[in-house]
Amino acid sequence: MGRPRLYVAGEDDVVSGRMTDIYFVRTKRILEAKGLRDVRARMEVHVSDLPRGYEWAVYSGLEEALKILEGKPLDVYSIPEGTLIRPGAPVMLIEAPYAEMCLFETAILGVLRQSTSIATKAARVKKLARNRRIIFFGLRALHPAIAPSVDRAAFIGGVDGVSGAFSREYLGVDPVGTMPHALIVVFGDNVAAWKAFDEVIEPSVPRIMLVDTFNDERVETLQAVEALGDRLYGVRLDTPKSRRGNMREIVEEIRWTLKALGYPDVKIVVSGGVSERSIVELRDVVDVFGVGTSIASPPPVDISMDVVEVYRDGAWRPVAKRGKMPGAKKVYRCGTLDYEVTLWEEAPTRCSEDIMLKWIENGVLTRDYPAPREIRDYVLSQLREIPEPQPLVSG
Ligand code: PCP
Repeated sequence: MGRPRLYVAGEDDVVSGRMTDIYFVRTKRILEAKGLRDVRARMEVHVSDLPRGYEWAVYSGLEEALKILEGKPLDVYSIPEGTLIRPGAPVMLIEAPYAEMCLFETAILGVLRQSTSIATKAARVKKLARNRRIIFFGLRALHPAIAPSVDRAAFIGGVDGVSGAFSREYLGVDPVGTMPHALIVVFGDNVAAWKAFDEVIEPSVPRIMLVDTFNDERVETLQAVEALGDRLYGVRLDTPKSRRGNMREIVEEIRWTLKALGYPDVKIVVSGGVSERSIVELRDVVDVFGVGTSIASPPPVDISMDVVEVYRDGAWRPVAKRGKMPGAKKVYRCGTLDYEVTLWEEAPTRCSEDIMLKWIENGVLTRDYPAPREIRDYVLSQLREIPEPQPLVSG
């Protein structure tokens, strides 16, 4: 009888090129067998398509891509992680003997596509929430092996907090979250569970009580106020779908009641199935949204990698498959989402800031990597300069 196993790759499996598609393994063998292992190529990575209803994406995943490429005989250029981009503009250029590089295409694209898709969705949600806070609760939607990467992408995209218990170690930020329904169900009494939380958990953690477990949200909110008094920071409504008549009216009733009782500053947190549309519907009455699946399983941003130049007979030759622009390119920025793309040696005519920066030279990192919080600040500074997206009908 077989034993259960975890289907996860280790870091060594990824950086050694083992986590690849078999056709790249065969390509490498063919190039080596035919004396072409040293043929150099320039490979461009660009956003090739956006999900319907999107007008931009947040480029993310560069740090992990650099980790995979570090130590290999290649040079890597990239625009900064967190840059808002539109389809077409190159985001990365890798110069390498193709036979050395091909095994890593699958992993690089996987990292960039997943991180960019999550960071982009997080940025949309953050922008739509205006000045309300977004907490990311989506780890339970994905494989735990990539939990730190997922929290990082959501954080970079702009969420205000993440729930991963490991986030201080990986992201340098403290995790956010108080209690699941299970704590209350195990106590068999919501007030007893809240009081136990208040006694056991350090005072620096805001007292946000879950108020939908056994009774009506308003009844439990009153109980929470009574049990914790001024220590009550907020109430969380994770009202089950089957009980949601009109969520906005439920929230308004709680808000009114808290004000009437003399607790106008108690925050209202809403979670469970929160989408772009529900954020727009509730953002003027809710203080904090807990968002999971909508960010963790977002519509995919399509990113591709293509050979755009090959070094042959002593010179770089522009060449690419049909539908792609041959030649290595630079990206110059004029402002948020305003770029000029030129051929590598061509002078820009409109924009002057060269953002196709060199990150790796012959396998060696050439600059320090920014912390997630710095990248997030960069994303937020760009989000301030663009209009709100139209909320998606679903998701
Ligand atoms: C919340 C809610 C969803 C989680 C967060 C993510 O969990 O019930 O399951 O929401 P989303 O993916 O729908 O956006 P809790 O209330 O903490 O979960 P539980 O009911 O397990 O206590």
